[in-house]
Amino acid sequence: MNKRTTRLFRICIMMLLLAAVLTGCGSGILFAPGTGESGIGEDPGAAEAPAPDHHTITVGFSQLGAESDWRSANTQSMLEAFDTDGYTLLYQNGQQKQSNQITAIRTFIQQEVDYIVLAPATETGWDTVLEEARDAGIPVILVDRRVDVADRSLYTCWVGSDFELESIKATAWLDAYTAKKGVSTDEVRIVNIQGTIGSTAQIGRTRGLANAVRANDWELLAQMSGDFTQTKGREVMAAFLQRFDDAIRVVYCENDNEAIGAIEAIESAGLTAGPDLDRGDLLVISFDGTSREALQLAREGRIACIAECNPLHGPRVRALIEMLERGETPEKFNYVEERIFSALPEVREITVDGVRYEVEKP
Ligand code: GYE
Repeated sequence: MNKRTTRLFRICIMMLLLAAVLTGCGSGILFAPGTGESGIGEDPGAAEAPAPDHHTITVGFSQLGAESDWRSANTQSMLEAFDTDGYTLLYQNGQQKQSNQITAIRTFIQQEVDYIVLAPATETGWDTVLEEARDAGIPVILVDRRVDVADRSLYTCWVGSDFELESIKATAWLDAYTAKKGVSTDEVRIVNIQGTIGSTAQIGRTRGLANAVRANDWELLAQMSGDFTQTKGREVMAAFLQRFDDAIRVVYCENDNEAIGAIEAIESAGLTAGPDLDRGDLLVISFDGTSREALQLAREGRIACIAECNPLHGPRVRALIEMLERGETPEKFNYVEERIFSALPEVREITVDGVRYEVEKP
């Protein structure tokens, strides 16, 4: 290249760069589809609000983290539901920390979003920031877990699962299964790998188990949190196996990722996760039914039973916002219907509070 062409080339590059800056390329990325992530603290500009547009509803979504397959499916469902004309979604991943979620909500308030959607990590500690949202006139919709606030008018409505009902179904299945197999109640010795302590899903699933243990005279050997992750599920199960040697019969995991981890620990200790209690198998029970791996384990009987927890809340949240936009008042608490899965032929249905649930093939 001679000097003149080099100079022309440089001018062209500069003009292209200028055009990119003027058209806003590189700024205003609201979320990165495919990665599903926009970590707080990683890219402060990542959730910049676009210029206000009367036809666009801006929704700030504070997701609690990315701890499980359920959570990834839930995030994806939200991103897809709002990836449409008329909406702008500002997504923030709280990385499992309530303080990050509080910061995200404050940022959304500054950005004057139209709605805040909050998937809270744990139940307590939300009063102040939700008062700030109310003072700013921004409706808050809760998704998945709940908040425990003195004044329920601090949020408009909630959509999610009945976690205790999920647990009542799973333990009803266990009761029916052990009865069919002729396992006496005092042999039903359970360890409980809990979810994130203080989250609605953990509270409901732990409570349901505690009630069933009492009602059926089962034995609860120990409880410890696996934080809804595979890694911690494996660690907690390895510790339980060391502590209780061969006393454990049932492993009640509060989500599928913990169950996958627990099975890894069981199998690397030379034991088997499976349905034959009389042959020394450990019966694994779990929740979600979202991950392919967990459903495959359930097909093989290595997870004996999964109480479904449905993560596809995006369209539901959008429908709630549409109701509010039309000036209607949605129900305060919106529950999702859920199923129960097991590949084992012994129990084909259970009945809870007069409602019959078919036990479906995973
Ligand atoms: O079961 C678990 C996730 O709150 C329902 O959180 C949710 C739970 C879900 O990490 O996998």
